Formats: sequence, structure tokens, C-alpha cells
Amino acid sequence: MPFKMKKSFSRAKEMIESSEDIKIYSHNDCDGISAGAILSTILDRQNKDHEVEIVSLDKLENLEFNNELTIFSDLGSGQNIDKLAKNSSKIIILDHHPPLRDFNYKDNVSYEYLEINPLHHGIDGSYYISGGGLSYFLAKEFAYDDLSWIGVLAAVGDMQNSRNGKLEGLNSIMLNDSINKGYVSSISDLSLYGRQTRPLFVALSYFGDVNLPITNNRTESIALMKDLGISRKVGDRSRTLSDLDKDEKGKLFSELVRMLSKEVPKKYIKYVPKLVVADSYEFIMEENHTFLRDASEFSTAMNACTRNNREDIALGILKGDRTSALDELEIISKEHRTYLAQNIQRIEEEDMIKNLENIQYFNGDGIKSQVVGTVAGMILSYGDWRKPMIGFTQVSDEDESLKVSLRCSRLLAYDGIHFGNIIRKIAQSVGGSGGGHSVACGAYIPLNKKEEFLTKFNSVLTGVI
Ligand SMILES: [Mn+2]
Repeated sequence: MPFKMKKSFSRAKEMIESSEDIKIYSHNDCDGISAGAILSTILDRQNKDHEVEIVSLDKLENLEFNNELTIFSDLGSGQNIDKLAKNSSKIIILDHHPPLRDFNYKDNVSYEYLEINPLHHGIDGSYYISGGGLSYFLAKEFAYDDLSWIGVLAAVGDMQNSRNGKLEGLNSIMLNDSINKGYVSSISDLSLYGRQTRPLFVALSYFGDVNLPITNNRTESIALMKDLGISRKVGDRSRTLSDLDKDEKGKLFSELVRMLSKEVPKKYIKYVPKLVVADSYEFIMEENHTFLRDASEFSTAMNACTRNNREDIALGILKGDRTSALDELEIISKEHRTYLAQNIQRIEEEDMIKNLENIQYFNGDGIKSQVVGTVAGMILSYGDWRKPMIGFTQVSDEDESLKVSLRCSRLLAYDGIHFGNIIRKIAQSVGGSGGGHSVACGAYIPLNKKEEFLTKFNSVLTGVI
């Protein structure tokens, strides 16, 4: 870690130690909640009075500073958070998003201001460290290395591993801390979602980066397993990816590579192995065949909480509640899955996917704005994987602007397209704002600018896709 960054973490520790009344604002996604859980645990152990508020980015305008110390995590760098700061305010920002203010901003303000952002130190915040990771490195200053596993969860939730299928840079230092402490194991595995809890034939049927015969087809998935001699059950239980031995995984790997190579255009063939294999992270203190065991499944559950405004449940689980919070989470997750399935069925059955030359989209009127991205991702496998899928829905009853979400096959990102950057520019050009990852991003735009947004998006991709 760069020296100046390291110094900032020890300064943050001092600021916490000298404060008694602390407020944390953290972002309402898996990364932000994980960051909030790490910070809250630090403060618990330091016997500091504190409150955690999980918020969306638009809640940071005109914030009042009523606490001795205010900590922002996984947000703050890109917002004018300190408009109402008092001379006596103390502020810490731990964020990995593009910063509005430079490293020396602290020298020009009358209050105590400390911003820790990897981008101030030439470190890419998309792949090398997330909000949860920054909180972990602060925890490490206090010698709370045992919180490293939450940082790993945060990084996976933030898709920090999406470029090469593994955690890199500062993330890998954090990962090694958690491996050395015996909390996490890193396994090179097939890149299928649901390693611990989904029956393998179901996991296979969700393969959506490219449309294969098995995509959305459980019968084909079962037939594929049979052909490869992979048994479906162990006793009464359906086998999951985590039950397979090396030999079985090898056979499945070869078959997926063969099917994909047949299906994708030539320019994508070199990326096929990356679609099929990635590092998985297991929390080895959790039980097998639970969603808590696999970082990717765990992060989905955290997101299900935020999408349903139940951050309290997610925080409870991350801070160790394995009783009531876990029960509540199961209910939320089940409702969440049902809601998604109903909306996907509606879009499918009512033929709601519209096509332009380079993009496909749906008007998701009535879909909750927090889940339109998830729906776009799931509906991608019913459309044309060669184009990004864009979903629109109204933000809320009170707010008429449109929430736009985009999801695409990882192949487009491997080929160099960064939709987060594209959507940011186009949203800004129509009077909105946006950003995000290469394969999953979003924007807010004025209601009457939808057509213009679509036209611009379609034309900017001409010759690119
Ligand atoms: Mn983040």
C-alpha cells in the first residue's frame, strides 16, 4: 500500500480513538453494508457510541453534522457531503468511487477532513479495493484481522473480481489475510452461480452469458449431466457444484468450453475459458450447503436485503446473528425470488423486450426501481446475449424520473466495452447521471428523455459491438 494511504489509515484510527459520538453513513449495497458492518464492529470493540445509517447516494445532499465524528463509507467521494459541516466537525470518507475533491482538499477546509480513496494514490477502485476493503484496512490498524472475511464478501459483492475472475491488488492482500487466519479458502472452480445451494442442473440452466442449449432449459441440463456421467443426486439431495469431484468438474469444463466455442463469434473465442472458470471464495466457518458458505451466494442475500429496505437484517447477519436475522433473511430472500420470477415471466410472456440494432430494452413500468437491474440481468438470457439489455422503470411514486439499468454478457466486457462509462456519458448528455461496472451499471434520467437516451445509446455502439 502506498505510504500516504497507509498513513491516512493510522490517522483515521486516531480520529476514531479520540471521538465518543460517531455516525456512519454507508452505501445501500452489499459492499456498503459490509463496510458498515466492519466499521460498526470496530466501534463496538472500542466501546464507542455510534449509529449506522445505510443510504442511497441521493440522500447525501444537505446533510446535517450533529455528531462529533461522521464516517462515510463506500460513498461520499463523489458527493458534496460537507456543505453543512461545522468548524468542529470531524469527517472521514472511505470510498473507492471517482472523487470530486483532490488529496489536498483537507488543507483548505476549517474542519477536520480525511478522505481515503485509492484513486488519490493511483489505485483503480474498480478492481483493487472496494468500500468494504477500505474498512477492512482500517480494522487492520486496530489489529482486527478477523474481519477480513467481510472485506472479501464486500469485494465479491462489488464485482471487484469481474475482470480476471480473481481478487487482485489490495484485495488479494486482504484475501491472504483471511486465508491465513483460516476464515476463507480460495478455490478455482467452474464459474456457475449457486455453488452451495442450487442443484447443479438448475445452476447450469442459468448459464446466461451466451445462449446455450442448456440456458433456461432444465431438461437439457439434466441430459447434459447424464451424458457426462455426473449423477444428479446423493441420497435424496440434489448435488450442487460443490459436491462434484475434480474429475467431474473437468468433464463439465471441457463440455462447456466446447459448447461455447461452437456458439460464439470468432473474436470472442479467446475469452471462453474465462467465462467458465473463476476463483470462488468459501467461508470455512460456515456450514456446507448454506448460502453463507459461498461469497457469491452470500452477497446475493445481502443485496436481497437492501433491495427490500431491510439493511438491518443484513447488518445483523454480518455482525454474527445466526438466529432471528437468519430466519428473517430466508423470508425476504424467498419473497425476493418470487417477485423476480413473476416479473421475468411477465416480460417474457408479454413479449416486452424491444430491439434496436445494437441494444435491447424493456419498459419495466411497475417494477421496483431497486430490482430493475436484477431483472435486466435475468431477462438477458431470454434475449440476444450479443447486445446489452436495458431496463427502465419510474424511480418512485413521488419521483417521476426514470431509473435505467443495464446488464450484458461478460464477453462484451472482456472485449473491452465498459458500459459503466458509456452510460455515465449518455445519461449526463440528457441531463441525468449514471455509472457503474462494465457489465452492470445504471443511471437516472428525466422521464421525457428516454427516446433520446435510447437513440444515443444505440448509435454510440455502432461498429463497437
Ligand atoms: Mn462499492
